[in-house]
Amino acid sequence: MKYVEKVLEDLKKRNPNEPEFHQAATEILTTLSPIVEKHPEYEAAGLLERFVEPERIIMFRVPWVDDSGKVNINKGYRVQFNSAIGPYKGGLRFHPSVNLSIIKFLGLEQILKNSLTGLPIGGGKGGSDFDPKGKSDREVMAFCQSFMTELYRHIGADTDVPAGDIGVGAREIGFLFGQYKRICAEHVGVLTGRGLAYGGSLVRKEATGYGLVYIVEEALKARGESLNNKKVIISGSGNVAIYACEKAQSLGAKVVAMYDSDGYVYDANGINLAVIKEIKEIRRGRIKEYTQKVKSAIYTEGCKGIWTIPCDIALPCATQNEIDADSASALVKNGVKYVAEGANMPSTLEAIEVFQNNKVVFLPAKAANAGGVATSALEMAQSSGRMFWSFEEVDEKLKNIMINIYHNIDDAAKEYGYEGNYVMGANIAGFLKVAAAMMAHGVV
Ligand code: NDP
Ligand code: 2IT
Repeated sequence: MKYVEKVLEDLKKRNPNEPEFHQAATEILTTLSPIVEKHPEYEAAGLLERFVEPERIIMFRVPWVDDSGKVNINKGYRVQFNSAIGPYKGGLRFHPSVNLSIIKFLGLEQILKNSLTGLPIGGGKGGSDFDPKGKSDREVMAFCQSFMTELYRHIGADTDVPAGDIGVGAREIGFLFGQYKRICAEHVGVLTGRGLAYGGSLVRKEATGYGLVYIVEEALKARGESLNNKKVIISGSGNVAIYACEKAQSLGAKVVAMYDSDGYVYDANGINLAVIKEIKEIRRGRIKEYTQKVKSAIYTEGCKGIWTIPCDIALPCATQNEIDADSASALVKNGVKYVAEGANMPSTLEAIEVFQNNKVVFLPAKAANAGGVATSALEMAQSSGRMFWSFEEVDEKLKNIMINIYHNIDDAAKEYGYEGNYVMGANIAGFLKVAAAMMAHGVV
């Protein structure tokens, strides 16, 4: 049996009941054959076995008291996956679906994503099955303080630097940071996505969505096209979706649909983003309220139908496995030309196959949504240098990082004989740097 197959089979046996982790590992390992064939020393050093095993997993109890006085218990996680090229770096997700399998898939992806940014950051991820939706600010604060009361001992500005993900935005980062500072008595860059008043970076809020559109723009440019007048569908209506929409619109694209976990809105005239921001960022409301403000828009209950709307470009920006083979086929049938993943692993393995078989330009998450974590690394640099860069400076750096990622994955795909296959390109380019660092460190 081939080395990569052996490692994958072993991983499934040793980590049963972790379907999302198996899926991410399958996507990555099956593309690494050309590299391990070229480097037999990797097998001798047990490199892949070490790569897929987290350096450390921390799981803890998070007790907190709700507004009715009831004691609630949630599960807390931090997976410190790989620190070969820098301190562990990656977001925290608060969502009722969170479990170890999901945090491990996100952590594994994060290692290669962070490598692709070209910046010195290792891979980690964490979170909780806590659901911030419908909770009061005081309840969210109580939860965040309890979560940090355990997490603080495992993280640090040069050790492990968490940030946001689903359900963790500016409010949660503020509460988490406040508790860290109180316990440790240090004001350092231990979290990114901080508010501008206490050490955050300009553009971090916009970075994932903007970065996603910058890489799409570069892919279009390489084919003699632009975003102007392109019809775009964006799933989700959270942080990534909103700023992907903002940048796409500013470059002349027409975004016609967005969703939340209840259903989607279709607006043939183009989404009015100010209305979405007011509902989602200010009131934490539901997307169906959009039709109260924009009478011509249509709301449909359920998410899946969004992928049946004809478009040139699809930007899934909500959650894992939101596009299955059926949805991918519907997109292809309706003429989609580009799919770029703002969310992590939004396309199933079967959906990716549909896109690739139909010559859709498919930009996988670890390349396409790397702008968020890259700007987090820029926030870390500003924190440790006690500097503050302007919006234009950070935006320019972000744009260059995304352009570089596009060309690195394009070159890697070509070099290994898989031109246009950006899943191969991203995994290979991301892995090579991590592998070089791990080999240099010996068996650790
Ligand atoms: P938010 O919490 O701000 O928004 C998440 C959005 O996705 C909401 O509209 C939410 O709807 C929807 N959503 C979440 N879960 C589901 C579900 N199970 N089914 C349908 N819709 C769902 O998160 P972000 O925008 O920060 O994150 C979105 C995606 O982008 C995630 O996959 C995340 O891992 C990824 N990502 C985020 C980065 C960042 O910087 N924030 C960086 C790189 C990737 P509802 O409100 O109804 O729950
Ligand atoms: O998936 C991701 O890259 C993030 N949620 C952002 C991580 C970060 O550390 O900024």
